[in-house]
Amino acid sequence: MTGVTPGPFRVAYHDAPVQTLLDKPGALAVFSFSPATPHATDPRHLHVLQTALAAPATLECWSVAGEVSHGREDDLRWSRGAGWQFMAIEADESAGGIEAACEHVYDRLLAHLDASPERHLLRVWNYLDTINSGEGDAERYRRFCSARARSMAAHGLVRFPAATAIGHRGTPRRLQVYALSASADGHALENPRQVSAWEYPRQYGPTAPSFARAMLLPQGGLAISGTAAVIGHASHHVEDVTAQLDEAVANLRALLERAALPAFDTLSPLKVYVRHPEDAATVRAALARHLDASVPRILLQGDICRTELLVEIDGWCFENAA
Ligand code: 3EB
Repeated sequence: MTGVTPGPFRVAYHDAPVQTLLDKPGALAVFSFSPATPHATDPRHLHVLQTALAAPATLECWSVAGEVSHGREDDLRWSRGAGWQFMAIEADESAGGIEAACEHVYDRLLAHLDASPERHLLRVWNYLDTINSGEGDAERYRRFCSARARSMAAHGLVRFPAATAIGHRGTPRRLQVYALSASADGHALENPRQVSAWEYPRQYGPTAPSFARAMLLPQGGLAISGTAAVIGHASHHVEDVTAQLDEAVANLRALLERAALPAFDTLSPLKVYVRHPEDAATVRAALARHLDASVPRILLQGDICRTELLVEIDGWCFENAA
């Protein structure tokens, strides 16, 4: 299937009721990061399994320039408009464990994509609980990586999307995956300071993680994967959250340079995952040293996929319309 050429796509944070944001023209998806947010029945509203570290409960909004339609197919929900598609799916692990849940979720997602006009997978978020439980290769994140790679290989997906994989402390044994796709392909970017994740050496697990460091979107803009204090393939600044934050920002800047984007600004919403809630003030202060006050940011409690990592950042960088 072919679709319309993607038009403009934007991501922004808003403080407004969910329904108000869903009612805006071109609203593709609305994300809340607070269990207290009232549930909407609209499939475009997703309760992300991550909790914001501060009030107010800001919402993330994806918007496109055009009509949006939406629906549900069993456990998968989608919305599409103007060449873009949002998809979300959750699975309970109690039946077959993390690997079966992960393969189910990815099989559903990739099968849906194959049948969609917006068939190019650009960006994926993966949230699983107790991500660091299990010793060595039995660690849940490592098993997740193996299952994700099996499903992608089975579907012939060889060019990886940008991604985030973070632990949540919400509903136990619930795996949540949501994604962005488009009717035209993006352009994956790697970070010159980092080994590509899919080339990580054996010490990090039997299956290297399947993601690109960033994705240049069709029609412009950069979707940035979860970025931490990893240089080469090694974690740096163990037990020093400020130094890790500084290093993560240096990695982000290297990606921006690769993408020929000038700097983060009002059109660059970032999500900052902090392992220990008591580090939030330290992280906020460090961010203030690096980023203009106008750069939108949300701090979330999140467990990073290597136990020694304390902070990770993902986000977007859109250029001002000339
Ligand atoms: C890293 O650089 C940190 O498995 O999808 C970042 C982004 C990380 C995505 C994933 C993992 C993933 O390796 C971890």
